Amino acid sequence: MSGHLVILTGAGVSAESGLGTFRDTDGIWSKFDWRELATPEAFAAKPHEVHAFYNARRKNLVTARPNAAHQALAELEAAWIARGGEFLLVTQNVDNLHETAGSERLVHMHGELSRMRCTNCHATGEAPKELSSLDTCSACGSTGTLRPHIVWFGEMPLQMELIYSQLESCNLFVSIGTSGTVYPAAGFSQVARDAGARCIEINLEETDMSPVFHEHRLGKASEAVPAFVRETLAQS
Ligand code: BJW
Repeated sequence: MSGHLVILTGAGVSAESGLGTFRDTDGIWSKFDWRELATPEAFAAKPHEVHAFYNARRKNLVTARPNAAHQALAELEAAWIARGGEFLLVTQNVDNLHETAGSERLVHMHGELSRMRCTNCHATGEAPKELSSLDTCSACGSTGTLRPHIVWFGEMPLQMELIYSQLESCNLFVSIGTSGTVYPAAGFSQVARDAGARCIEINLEETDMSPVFHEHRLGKASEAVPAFVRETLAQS
């Protein structure tokens, strides 16, 4: 086994760790309106509501633990690199369960709940349990400029140059637990396929993006991902 592997994960990989997905029947966007909470316009109009939403989400992280899917992906990374392969895990998730499980070559393209950013000086740092519009930035001294380090709708996701360069040179692309509805992540499978990569989708069900993939594995991430990792490592 060797080669260049890029993995994309979404909320489905953390669902069995007790963190809600977004678009499933009981998902986050079935209870909250994203227009009111996950846009820069919402934050400008109602910073207290947006902070309260993300403070509650950050609190949920305290008790969440990685599941077998996170652990299997960390094991795959270590084995793949030990055998001379190139590896990148791109997650849309804002939780920290991949790194808690041991993943290292990891990009949080939609940001991280545990971090904050100053809109004045752009400094980033670890977020306190409760972030508020009364807080002062320790880097520039401005008050009311700290926001969650999260990519909202209409904002550019992080590290796109690195991600596209990896997609354009990978030979295996695996998408796990994402509905494939939010761009640009929803377009990654096509970019990888156009670059000649074998594309595998792991999800509870088929998605809008399923036709782009060569192979589909239907099942819970906690079962389907360890099975995929076992098979991949056995092929070496
Ligand atoms: C399991 C499972 C189990 C469950 N095991 N599987 C029209 C066309 C194209 C694009 C656009 C458009 N109009 C607007 C846009 C752009 C927009 C977009 O894509 N909108 C679409 C909704 C149409 N995108 C953006 O704005 C992005 N930025 C951008 O495009 O920049 C360029 C630009 C900049 C400036 C101007 C113009 C362009 C930014 C997107 C930011 C997304 N942010 C969020 C919120 C993050 C903060 C937070 O957490 O609150 O990110 S939205 C939310 O969706 C979150 C997720 O990362 C993201 C993806 O969701 P995900 O992970 O796929 O979750 P679900 O719930 O959708 O799916 C879960 C899946 O798991 C399901 O398939 C289940 O079956 C499965 N599953 N249990 C295995 N146990």
